[in-house]
Amino acid sequence: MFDTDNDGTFDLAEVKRAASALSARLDRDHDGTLDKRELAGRLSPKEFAAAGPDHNGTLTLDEYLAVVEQRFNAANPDKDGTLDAKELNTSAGRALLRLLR
Ligand SMILES: [Ca+2]
Ligand SMILES: [Ca+2]
Ligand SMILES: [Ca+2]
Repeated sequence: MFDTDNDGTFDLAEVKRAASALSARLDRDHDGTLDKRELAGRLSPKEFAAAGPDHNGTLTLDEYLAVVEQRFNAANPDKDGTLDAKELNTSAGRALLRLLR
């Protein structure tokens, strides 16, 4: 679904593209940022607070993508630049997928 080059794995560019597309849909009030309500079920309040270094109650797309990148790296312990099906099936991989759909 996110594997746009059909090589059977997700790389960071594919994951970020999926996250960008999703964030546009999540931004229900179309103010260009994501607030806690818009991210409900994807980030816990604690994760949300850690993700917004300026603590203004919203995440910009860049701040959201930084969380996505952190989770990508957490899910990719072999640091080969891609996530395979096995890596996506770990708890870190599933935490990443929650941010993409
Ligand atoms: Ca791919
Ligand atoms: Ca918003
Ligand atoms: Ca990997």
